[in-house]
Amino acid sequence: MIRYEYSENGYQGWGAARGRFQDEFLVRLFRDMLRIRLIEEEIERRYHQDQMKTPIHLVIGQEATSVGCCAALRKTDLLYSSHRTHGNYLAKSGDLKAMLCEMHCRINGCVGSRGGSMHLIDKSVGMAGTSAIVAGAIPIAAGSALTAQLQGLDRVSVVFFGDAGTEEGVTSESLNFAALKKLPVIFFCENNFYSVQSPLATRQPPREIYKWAAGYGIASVRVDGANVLAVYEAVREAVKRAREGGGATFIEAPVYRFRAHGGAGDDSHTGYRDTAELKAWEEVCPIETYFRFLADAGLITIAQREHMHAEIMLEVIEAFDYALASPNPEEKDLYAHIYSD
Ligand SMILES: Cc1ncc(C[n+]2csc(CCOP(=O)(O)OP(=O)(O)O)c2C)c(N)n1
Repeated sequence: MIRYEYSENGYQGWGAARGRFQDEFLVRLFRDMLRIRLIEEEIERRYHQDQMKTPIHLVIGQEATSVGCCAALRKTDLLYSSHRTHGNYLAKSGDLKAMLCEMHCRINGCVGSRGGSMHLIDKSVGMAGTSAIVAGAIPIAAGSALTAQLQGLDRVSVVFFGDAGTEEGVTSESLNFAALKKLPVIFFCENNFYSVQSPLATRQPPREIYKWAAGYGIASVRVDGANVLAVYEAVREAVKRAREGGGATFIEAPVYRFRAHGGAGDDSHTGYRDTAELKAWEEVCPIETYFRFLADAGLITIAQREHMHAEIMLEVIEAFDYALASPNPEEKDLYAHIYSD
């Protein structure tokens, strides 16, 4: 059974968070995670209606990484992502309506109906680019950090990828280059232990990913990816390092996806992972454990949570209605954004 708990500042350590953070901030993190969960569940509920014209890779179970990370970033910092984009886009304040339009292949989608779920971009908030090619965004993020360095911009680049991303050659090249140039970049590895249905142990020798990354000569840490505050603090430190010229950081955050690699629903019954393993991780759901901490600390009540839930669902239903009422692309739109010399 794979489990990882961030012991120093784990769930037990949350009590101390009261003194370190403002109450509104602590509640905001909860709302942001709940909002992503509810949006994902609604996408999943409607997926088989076949109105969304896109593959999907849900982040249910992995909300704390996106929310904790983006809470430590400025709007002007750039975020890059992989095929599992929804949490990153929403946590970076990407526009929900434009996201759902994109997923319904409508012309007013965030990338004009060209990209679908795997290419959610909103440059107005620093959601800078994604790649469905495993590790494809990693060198792009390193390149954007080099730009910031050369142009003297006070800007940090962050790139999210999964554990399989560490197996691509370009990741090694990017870590090496980032170390050499002391680039203001954060490599954020969400280690959910599977690449589609292949467990980590069938793909990599026994090792700890963050220690492997440290071998490139950059700061490297592991944090509990189900603990939004641990993620926030790790990214805050990495951002500080990057802004002060201290160079790159690699963050490994063990997480678990509660759903199939792609599409709606869970696929554990196909036998590649143990349902008991899934259940063990569901027990440390990032949203429920955090809610218990907030409730015990007197920062939220069940009634307030229900109110928040209702408020978010109003927003979500309105955004779906908007997407479904939005225009489809037309034949003439095929020729937009095409360049030739
Ligand atoms: C270079 C490349 N190889 C294979 C694929 C097919 N593929 C798509 S997603 C995926 C699994 C990626 O796993 P990971 O990077 O750990 O992210 P996760 O899906 O677990 O979030 C694979 C192999 C691809 N898109 N690109």
